[in-house]
Amino acid sequence: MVGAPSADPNGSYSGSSYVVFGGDFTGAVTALGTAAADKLKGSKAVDRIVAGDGDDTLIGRGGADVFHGGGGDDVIEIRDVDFQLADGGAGTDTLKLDRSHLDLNLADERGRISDIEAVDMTGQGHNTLTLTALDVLNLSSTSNTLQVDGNHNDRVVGLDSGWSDGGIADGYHTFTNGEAVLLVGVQVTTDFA
Ligand SMILES: [Ca+2]
Ligand SMILES: [Ca+2]
Repeated sequence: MVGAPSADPNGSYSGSSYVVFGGDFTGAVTALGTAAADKLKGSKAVDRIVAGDGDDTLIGRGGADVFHGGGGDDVIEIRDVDFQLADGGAGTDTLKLDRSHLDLNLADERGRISDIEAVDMTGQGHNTLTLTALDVLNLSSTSNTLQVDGNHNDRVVGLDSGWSDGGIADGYHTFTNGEAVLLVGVQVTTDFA
């Protein structure tokens, strides 16, 4: 009997797959907003929410949801990190963690978040945002600054080195790394290398 201890191809879980969601989303929309401000709620199933213009609130309620905020300053609320796409569109858009003990690792979400300018992880406590400077730069096509709101149980973990502390002003602690700028609410714990 010949042993091949490294031949097991199933060493890592491979059950995850994601539908790549292109521009032609109209056929699959589960909640469609108007040009005004809308509050659009999803279900625990897969929701595809297209909010249109206006300052909209998109509430996913968990699952492999797809969010298109469109124009206006939108808030996209997630209960887990299983969403397929959170696209804020134009405006200053916020991704809101509406739960506790969520770990939103932007390095794991690459390609699934676009045009988000703020993360509100206040939720119900103990949420974590993990990122690199590259993730901050890529999160929005119009801004290199990410605003992070939260309370004292929440924390930001920087995976890369080189962050410099710009001090506190107007309730936010500024950290910069090259062109990337983080504005972190003063109650949020930070852990930069
Ligand atoms: Ca709308
Ligand atoms: Ca928007």
